[in-house]
Amino acid sequence: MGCVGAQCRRADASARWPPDERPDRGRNIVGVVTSASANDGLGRPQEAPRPVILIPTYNERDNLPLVLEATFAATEAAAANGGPRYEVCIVDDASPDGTGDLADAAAVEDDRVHVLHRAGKQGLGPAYLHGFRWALDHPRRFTHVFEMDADLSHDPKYLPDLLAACQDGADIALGSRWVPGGGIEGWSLLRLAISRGGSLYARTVLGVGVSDLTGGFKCFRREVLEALPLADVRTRGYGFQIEMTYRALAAGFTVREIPIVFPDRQHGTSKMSLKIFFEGASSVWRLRRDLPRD
Ligand SMILES: Nc1nc2c(ncn2[C@@H]2O[C@H](COP(=O)(O)OP(=O)(O)OP(=O)(O)O)[C@@H](O)[C@H]2O)c(=O)[nH]1
Ligand SMILES: [Mg+2]
Repeated sequence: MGCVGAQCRRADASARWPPDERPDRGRNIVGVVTSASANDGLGRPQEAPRPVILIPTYNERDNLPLVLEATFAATEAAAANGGPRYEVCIVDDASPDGTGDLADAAAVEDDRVHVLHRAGKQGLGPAYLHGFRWALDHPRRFTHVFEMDADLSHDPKYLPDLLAACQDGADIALGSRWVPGGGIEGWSLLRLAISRGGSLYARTVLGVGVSDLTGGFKCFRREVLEALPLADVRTRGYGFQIEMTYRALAAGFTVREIPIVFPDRQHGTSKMSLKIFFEGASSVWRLRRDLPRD
């Protein structure tokens, strides 16, 4: 576990919020949690958590029921120990295999499940950006927004650990394969080399201390998403994960890595492509040029 980001200096989120982007967002609406039940160890008042988990899907028909079941099993177990009520939002890009219909059926059955339908496959990044805007606009005023893959490579059992890190002073908690206690299962040596090499490359070019920059199992404090210029985020594939983490670090937010074990998917196929690979590789140079850090 490590703390990264300008020696954990805090960004002034409200000062960064552009005036035309609804600084009153969330006030005077049903469901706002106003009581400061605790503080987060840094003296900041802490709201009772209301997390939402964004799950982007493209052709994940066989995985979706499993990931929903595992998610609610994990979060119900946490709730039994005083944990919060998690909600889920599936962001589907008109999956030809009918994943969107399955998601709709799950939402009818369970009011913790929400679905966003998009017109066609546009990549992971745009799907998450859509989900972020939805989460920030939602009247429940979610305190934390998670990113989680649908293919069970991100085991929902880690959700409470990621939330706990954000309640304990981190602005972003990142499920990490490359810190002690983390790892992968069922990967070829080639895939391991590409993934580790990619993280090392991005980390070196950008000059940051995060071990798993390409990881996509994350918990953001809402204030981070409110402060970042989401409209400027351009990457579509896994480079999106590098871009979000780097932008947060450049804005002075803190990232803590939580070890996770990442098994290969059992069902469905990867959406990784050479195009996504090269987009990720080139995006780090653009980020370094556009957002130099001191
Ligand atoms: N909505 C949406 N979801 C996507 C898109 N591309 C990928 N996803 C989802 O994003 C998550 C990660 O995609 P994966 O194909 O597992 O990619 P990956 O995890 O980087 O690669 P693997 O480890 O090889 O599986 C999965 O839940 C996908 O269904 C897309 O264009 N739109
Ligand atoms: Mg995957």
